[in-house]
Amino acid sequence: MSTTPRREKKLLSGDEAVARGAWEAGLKVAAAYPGTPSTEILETIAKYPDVDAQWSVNEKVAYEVAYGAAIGGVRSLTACKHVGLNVAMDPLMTSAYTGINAGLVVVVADDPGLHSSQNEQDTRWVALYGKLPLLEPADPAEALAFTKFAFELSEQFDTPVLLRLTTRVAHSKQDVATGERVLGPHKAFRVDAAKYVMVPRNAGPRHAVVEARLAKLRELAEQSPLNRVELRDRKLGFVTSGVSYLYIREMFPEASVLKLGFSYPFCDDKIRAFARDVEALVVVEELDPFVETHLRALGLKLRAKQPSFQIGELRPEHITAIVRGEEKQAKPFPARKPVLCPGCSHRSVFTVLRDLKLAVAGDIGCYTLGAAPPLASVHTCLCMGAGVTVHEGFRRAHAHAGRVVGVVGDSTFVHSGVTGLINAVYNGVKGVLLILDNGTTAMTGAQHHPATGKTIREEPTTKLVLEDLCLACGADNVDVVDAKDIGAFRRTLEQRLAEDALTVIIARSPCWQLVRTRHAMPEFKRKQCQQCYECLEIDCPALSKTEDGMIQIDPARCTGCNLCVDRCAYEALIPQREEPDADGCPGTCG
Ligand SMILES: Cc1ncc(C[n+]2csc(CCOP(=O)(O)OP(=O)(O)O)c2C)c(N)n1
Repeated sequence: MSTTPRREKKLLSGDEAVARGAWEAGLKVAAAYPGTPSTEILETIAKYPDVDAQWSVNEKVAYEVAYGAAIGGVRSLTACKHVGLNVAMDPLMTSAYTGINAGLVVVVADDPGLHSSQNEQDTRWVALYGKLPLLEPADPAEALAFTKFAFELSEQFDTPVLLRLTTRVAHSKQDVATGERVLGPHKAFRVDAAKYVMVPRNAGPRHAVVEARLAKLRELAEQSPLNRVELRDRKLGFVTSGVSYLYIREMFPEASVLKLGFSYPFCDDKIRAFARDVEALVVVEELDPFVETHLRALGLKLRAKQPSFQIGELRPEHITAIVRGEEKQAKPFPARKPVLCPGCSHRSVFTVLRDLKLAVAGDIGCYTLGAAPPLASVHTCLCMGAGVTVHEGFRRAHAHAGRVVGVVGDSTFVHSGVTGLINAVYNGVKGVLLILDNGTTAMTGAQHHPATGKTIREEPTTKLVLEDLCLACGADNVDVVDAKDIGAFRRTLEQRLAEDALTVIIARSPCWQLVRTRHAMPEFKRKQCQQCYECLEIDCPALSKTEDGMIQIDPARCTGCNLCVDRCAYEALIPQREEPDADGCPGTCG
């Protein structure tokens, strides 16, 4: 059911263009777990009522749901950030063997420059490793077109297709010509154990299918207009893909270019012919030497970037340096310290953990910001779910004499923390795990998850009760405390740390960005202030030191949480009574 007029131009980000392209291609089922910079793909797809869209609990689950829908007969999509694909690697690798029936597109968004990620991996290697076709759009218009083509390719070759974005492609916007939705037939699931049941006896022959398919895909890549030769001045010929192509066009408009859009398997003949046509061959690619390694294996003489360019994002000005064979000149941006929001409920928890001098196995979420000084109370951050399991490792190493806790967010606990808790119970671990339950997936822009009780479309659904889940996993105790009640939290934590038991403390308080509750700002009494600066130790962006060493509270930022009041031993910060308005309403409910 289309509500969109034909060929209308829309200003779309790369993520939105993928969503639109998938919808136009007749997408029926989409599943994902949020992750910057891919989150907006599912958020946009969820706006199309004729697509069955979901936030899944993690990327592996999302992949398998989309895969099941594809082999069940409808076009399906899953999207994730690069590290999310690591979580889905198990089903991804074997789904290359089984094939997919109806089209399955796997969108993966890499994050060169680590805008919001824990590593800078280059997912193009997954195509090589998994023997899967890889498409790389350079801008939103291509993101839409390539997504549609990805579904065709997927069905033609009976394979999942990887569509790789990077942050610049995912988040930049462009006027994109949109089309209409075209629905294909439902491709009924045919029972075929030799194809879909991957036991050794069946998987061996399917591996042969994968290799044969790859050879055919290679032939197609040679012909594909997505691998485009633009012959201009022959002195310099660039081989490139993704957003780097746009930078080359901007910096070297006269140069010849082989733009790889169907990036894997490689179009060797086209590459060799291009190399013959130009005097100097230069490979420009972001992150790893993926194309470069292959071209060297082909025996081509080429100029490539210095290894220093493998780290961080490639910017237009870097292209000139690469052509000249120069090293990267580090040009650091002025540092802006990431900090928890004023009013954030994680702040009080980390203040206590710091005060108690605990070693903290941390995890990924807004709460990772607790690692920054002066809170400095997140001491590890590896991957999602690891707060629970690294805590177990610490315990086993008797590190920090047992003065250690594991910290995980609510969304992360459901994603991959719960298996660690089951492991801890099963293997007799004692200690304290903290679930910082702010009722959302805050880090990626407040998405729902099973414990919020709402779906991607804000519809009510069965709510996962975290305390029941933890008890069912076998934790000895589960305490629920108000994360902002610093005294109660501290008492509970100290008591549980002293016990020989496995306790989960759920520190619960909604994300301030969701409730936006403001209370009266505390008053600062200059005369009382002893300049101990204890109040600054909570790292609240609303508090700062003035030139004369006093404290200043920014009224635009202060939420009136009074955590600073709690820190002041000299009554220099005084909580204010809420003034009811004319209707008697204190005006505190955001
Ligand atoms: C495998 C993987 N998937 C997704 C992400 C992106 N991501 C980082 S933390 C996070 C969840 C944060 O939610 P929560 O644990 O509830 O903590 P909050 O940010 O709300 O404090 C997500 C989706 C990631 N880093 N790794």
